[in-house]
Amino acid sequence: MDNDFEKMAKELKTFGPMMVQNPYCGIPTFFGLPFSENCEDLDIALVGVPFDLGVTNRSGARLGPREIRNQSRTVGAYNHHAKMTPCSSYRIADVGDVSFRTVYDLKEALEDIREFYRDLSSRGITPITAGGDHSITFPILQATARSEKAGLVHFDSHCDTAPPIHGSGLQHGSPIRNAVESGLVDPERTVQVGIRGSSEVLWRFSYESGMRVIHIEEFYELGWKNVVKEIRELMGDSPVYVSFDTDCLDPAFAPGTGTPVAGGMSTFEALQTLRGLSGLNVIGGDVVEVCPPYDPAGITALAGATVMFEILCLAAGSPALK
Ligand SMILES: [Mn+2]
Repeated sequence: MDNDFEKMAKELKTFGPMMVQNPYCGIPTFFGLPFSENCEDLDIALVGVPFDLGVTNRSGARLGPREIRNQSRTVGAYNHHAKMTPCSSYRIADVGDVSFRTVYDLKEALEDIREFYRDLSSRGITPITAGGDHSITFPILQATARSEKAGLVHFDSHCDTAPPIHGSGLQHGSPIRNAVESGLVDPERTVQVGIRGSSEVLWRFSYESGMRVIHIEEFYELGWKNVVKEIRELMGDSPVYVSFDTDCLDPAFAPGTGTPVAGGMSTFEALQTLRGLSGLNVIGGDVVEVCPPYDPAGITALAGATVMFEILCLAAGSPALK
């Protein structure tokens, strides 16, 4: 390794040898960042939640965190758009995966997720997550939302505000409704972006509670710059959580997901929208629903890893950490 490069790398608050290894070498942590088992002295934790008991259609998102780790080795740690690296100012680590007492009981498993994030929250650590299906966002919010209700920037093709389906209100079609009904998220500071498809009848709650729903057609009519402007105005300086369901992307860009819906945005448009949120008071975020069995070329996991890195950069630029 070049001496200057090595010196520069060691001036970072977060540095590990794998960050300068070839991407196919070593243990695939998120972005090659150090692994930390005990979460000590961290500002930001990168967490895997290998779980998909909440799906209503194709399973396999439990394999998401591992493939996102694999693909993430060519993503980060420098953000060319923001001209920064989150490693310069903060201590960040891959803290591994949530472990489960059981993966055969949805309610109990979600409790395990909540407890894992409560531990992070009690230490003031900002969590950035790779899922897993979207049911995991509710227990993460239970642990992460503070005394003030969080705003929510929610990328998805579905609103995920359904009433209980097939006997469960905890499956991946309802986490946003659950978060609002539990008083964790302010529906009037919630923006749902990329919405489309045949399940509109299930999402009355979004409209009745006052969420801003931006269907994909309106996203294209407005353009991502205007969407960013509107999100920023709505979020203001208050806490914001970012939840990114990979199925907001068109299946051409993200075929490996549990409930794909044709006619979505491109990966670039999603990245530009995320980048536009820099400086918001981001308290955490997740990328969910990467489903490797339907992702033969790793396209979706690469998109997921890239989105996860952008959310990490949002957290690193957030006043929540200063
Ligand atoms: Mn979703």
